[in-house]
Amino acid sequence: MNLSLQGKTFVVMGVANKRSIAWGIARSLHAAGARLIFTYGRERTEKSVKQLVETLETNNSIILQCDVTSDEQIHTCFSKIKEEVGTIHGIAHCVAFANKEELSGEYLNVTREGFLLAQNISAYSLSAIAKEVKNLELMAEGGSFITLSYLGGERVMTNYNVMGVAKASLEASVKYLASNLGQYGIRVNSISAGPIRTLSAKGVSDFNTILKEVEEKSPLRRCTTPEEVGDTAVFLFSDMSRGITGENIHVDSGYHVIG
Ligand code: KAL
Repeated sequence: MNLSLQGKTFVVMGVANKRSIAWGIARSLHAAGARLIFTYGRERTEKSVKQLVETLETNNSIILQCDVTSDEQIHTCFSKIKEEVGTIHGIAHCVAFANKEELSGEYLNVTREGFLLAQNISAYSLSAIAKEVKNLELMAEGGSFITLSYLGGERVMTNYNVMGVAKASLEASVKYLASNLGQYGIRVNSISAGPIRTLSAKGVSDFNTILKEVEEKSPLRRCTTPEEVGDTAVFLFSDMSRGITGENIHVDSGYHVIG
């Protein structure tokens, strides 16, 4: 057993720019020798993903569109992956969205549409993808799913609001999917990352304060980096973690243990 992912293929969903946690995961996977497939949601992200992928040393990656709100796009995307590579060994699901208006102030600002949108993109999509992977028998050699969560799915964090409810749903989905897919040799886990300055965090007015609190109060007294999340992803994708499924690993400098 080792941490090399040589000869294995992984799908990384949700790279937006060089600060993306998904890009940190991609770089760690690439360093471990993995072959990568990237998916993006919105057309305007395609160019930035292409430019980033060109910076990788061995650049034989496939880039495909996959709007996770569409069953048809999920089917088309993963069918193409099946055609191109036949078998994959893991998927990093790094996709989330909620309306900006519902990510500050009172939780009661939530609307039915906004609630369902956040659930659709940020939580249901993992189950929709897992279903497609199973139907296409894409993880025929066994595999591993990873998704990204945040402490706001377990506790109330100021302004996280509708996204906190979506992450709670995502973390529960990880457990039910893990229970269902275990019999097929497929593991499902989440990484609860500490706050990182990504595109998702853009426009969060008090983000510096949030980072400062982690620096001051977390056991490791520093902020989380995309590289730390990426290296944990390599572990979760490798056979070294073969006994772990249905788990939520906090990669947050230990912040979650602080009361
Ligand atoms: C408590 C924290 C403060 C921030 C509050 C909410 C963050 C929610 C994350 C969510 C994914 C952000 C959005 O959906 C933003 C969206 O409304 C506007 N942005 C976009 O459309 C951009 C262009 C695209 C690329 O973004 C997406 N998502 O598609 C949480 C902080 C401390 C930690 C964070 C940022 C957690 C997290 O879940 O990302």
